[in-house]
Amino acid sequence: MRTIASTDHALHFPKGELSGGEFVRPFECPERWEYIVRALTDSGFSAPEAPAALDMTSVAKIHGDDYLRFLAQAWSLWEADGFSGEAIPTVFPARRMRQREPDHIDAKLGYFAMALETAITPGTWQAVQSSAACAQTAARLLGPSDSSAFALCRPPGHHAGIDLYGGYCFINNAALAAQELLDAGASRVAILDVDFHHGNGTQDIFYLRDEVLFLSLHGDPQRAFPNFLGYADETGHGAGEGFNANYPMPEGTGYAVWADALSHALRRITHYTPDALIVSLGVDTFERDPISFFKLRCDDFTDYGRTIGRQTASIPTLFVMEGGYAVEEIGINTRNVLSGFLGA
Ligand code: SP5
Ligand code: ZN
Repeated sequence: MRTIASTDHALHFPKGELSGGEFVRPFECPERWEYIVRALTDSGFSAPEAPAALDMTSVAKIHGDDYLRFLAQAWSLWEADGFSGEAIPTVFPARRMRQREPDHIDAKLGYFAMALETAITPGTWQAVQSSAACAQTAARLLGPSDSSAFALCRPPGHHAGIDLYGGYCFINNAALAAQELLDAGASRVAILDVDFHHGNGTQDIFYLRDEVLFLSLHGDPQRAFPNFLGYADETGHGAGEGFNANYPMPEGTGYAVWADALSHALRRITHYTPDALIVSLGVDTFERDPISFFKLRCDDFTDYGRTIGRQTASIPTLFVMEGGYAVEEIGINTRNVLSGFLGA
């Protein structure tokens, strides 16, 4: 299995994240990438390869033009206004207010944000484009010679909606990979999101479409981020009705319950007979993750990687990195999923 990764990830390293009323060092940090690369190379995976330059055509099919323009300009507008800190919104278009993009950058941030733990810095846009390029290049690898691939994306992507950033995400890397595969001739793509958090952005992007089946296993939104999407009654709309499946689970969920949800999701996937599968791979389901509440152990990651490999044996599969904040174990847990999958 080839890994596509970009050293440009290191250009995005915000100093602060608002958490529990304090500014803390962001949980989503550059060391995450380093630990994953080390664990993979130590276990005999091939060295990560750099992506090709990002082709914006498929990006423009999943995100709004206004949103992409905002992301490209956000830092320079913020800097031009003379702010000294990192770009973080303070005002939002809440209920009954106008949903209209304002001129001022302070307000643009709130217009496009779905959460404010995610700061924008001078290197953010470059890192975001290179992260998306990893997903795009890896999606283009899938074919006769590569039945699977790993896009080591950082920053992650699954919280990024059509025109929303937040939850550490800006461009939705997994959705981009799905769009690439559709553009290359696939007629059905399944996205299985195993990150601890609901993949609200991916759901948003494909909610009205039947050529992408989206399934997400995650912490109950009553208690877990992103809190405002991810309930089981969200099943898709219009042509997309029946092509969205959410599996919210309570605090303390361990592997037995989680694995039952996975089996159910995998049965839905095989019934759909997709031309390709994308796994939004977050390892924040780990028992010692600092911001999450599931209880998976290191060996459980190997086991579910194997389960995915067995159930989807003939389907080309792309893993796209999402979350995971127990930095010391993020490499091992990620490696375990991939080696379980390959050994299936
Ligand atoms: C890609 C991804 O995993 N994004 C997650 C973003 C979560 N951001 C806010 C989480 C708030 C969690 N609050 C719990 C704090 C416990 N100390
Ligand atoms: Zn997550």
